[in-house]
Amino acid sequence: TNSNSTQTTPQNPQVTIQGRTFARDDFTTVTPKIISRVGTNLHNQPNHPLCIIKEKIRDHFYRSFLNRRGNPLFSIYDHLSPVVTVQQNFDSVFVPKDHISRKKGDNYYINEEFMLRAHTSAHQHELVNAGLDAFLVVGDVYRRDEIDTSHYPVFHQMEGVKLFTHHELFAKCNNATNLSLFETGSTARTPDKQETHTMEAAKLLEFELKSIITSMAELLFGKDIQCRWIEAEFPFTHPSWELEIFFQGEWLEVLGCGIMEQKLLQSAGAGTSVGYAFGLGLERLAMILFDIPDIRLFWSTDNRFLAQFRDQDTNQVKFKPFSKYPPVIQDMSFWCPESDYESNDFYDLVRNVGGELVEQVAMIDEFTHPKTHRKSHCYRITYRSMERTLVREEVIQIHALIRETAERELRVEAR
Ligand code: FA5
Ligand code: MG
Repeated sequence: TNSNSTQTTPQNPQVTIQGRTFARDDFTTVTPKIISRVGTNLHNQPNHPLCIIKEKIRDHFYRSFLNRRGNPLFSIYDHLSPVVTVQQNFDSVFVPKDHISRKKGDNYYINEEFMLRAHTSAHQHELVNAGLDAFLVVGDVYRRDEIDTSHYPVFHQMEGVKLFTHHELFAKCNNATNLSLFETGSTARTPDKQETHTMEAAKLLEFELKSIITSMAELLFGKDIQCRWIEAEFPFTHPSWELEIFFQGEWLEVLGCGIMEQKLLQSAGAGTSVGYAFGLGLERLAMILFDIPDIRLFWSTDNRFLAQFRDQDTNQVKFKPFSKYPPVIQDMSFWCPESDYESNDFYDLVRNVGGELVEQVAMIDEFTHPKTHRKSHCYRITYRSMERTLVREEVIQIHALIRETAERELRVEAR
């Protein structure tokens, strides 16, 4: 099954994604394996758990915001291509040029100009600019990230944006004419609000945002769910928060959100409104809802997985694990090359060669040789199949193939 997955070395000066051809350059980090996921659109496959959770959340927003004729205010965009410009993904949401999130090691760049989106926030600016004031965007997003049961290089996000005019935000206040969205002079930015916003606008937006998110969590998981808000930072919102939910003994981060930066709305032609935005991880929410223990299962084509979600009352479905096969654990140590090495390069390679058999990669040791100053890394790789018991010899072969490929492609030196 891994016969064509070791081709991480560029052989072709061009990259083709969904019929579009791009010139490779120094930025290119997409791999054939990652490109093969583009267009799968798990979130649009009926009865897939990601599609089920998308529809539940969408319906919550449809029902919660109706216009005077009783029609939903929100519209949903779940077919936007994940191929975006670097400008859309970063510049349009004010990610500074030197921000760590732009690192080659963290993203799937197609070339200097294009990339696979790293978040659905890449579409905020264009949709606000198109005149929308209440929308959801659902799609696959791509990140070179760590490997464990809740992180996967391709996952799905839902973005939500809601704008308010003065009239809309203060509709429920009886002294609305004494309230304003904007300060007349510019005040200082504080932890509570942006410089141009009034305190009443900022606090009311925060209340609206947290209310709709909390009601969503209660709808999905019931009133007894344990949630907490953590202060966060994003370049495109202030103030910002993350929501965590208690799941399997740990706090799991499920979404980021905040009050939209006013300069974003201004640059997109909506400067007279204010708004909030959020971006949630669909896998994380589906894992909680259906008790799915490992994020790799979303890509399973095994009928024992998919059939569980078919034609059922989804309020009843709890995933019945069809396997908890034993893991096989193997360590790998090597000297890193002098330059141009990042752990994410290795994680990517492990996924390419080891495929879905890799459950987790953890760096367990790192040291610098006192004389030669060379750096050594040691990684512990947990292999486990969702579908069968792995044979030790099989794992040893894959492990050796990972080592050989890393020596060849990353110029590491096995110890
Ligand atoms: C963002 O991506 C922001 N764009 C969210 C946002 C939108 C903030 C709008 C403010 C306004 P973050 O990197 O934290 O933030 O990712 C958001 C969510 O995606 C996380 O909370 C998590 O649920 C999910 N997520 C992140 N990385 C992974 C991964 N590797 N695998 C699965 N889910 C992930
Ligand atoms: Mg986060």
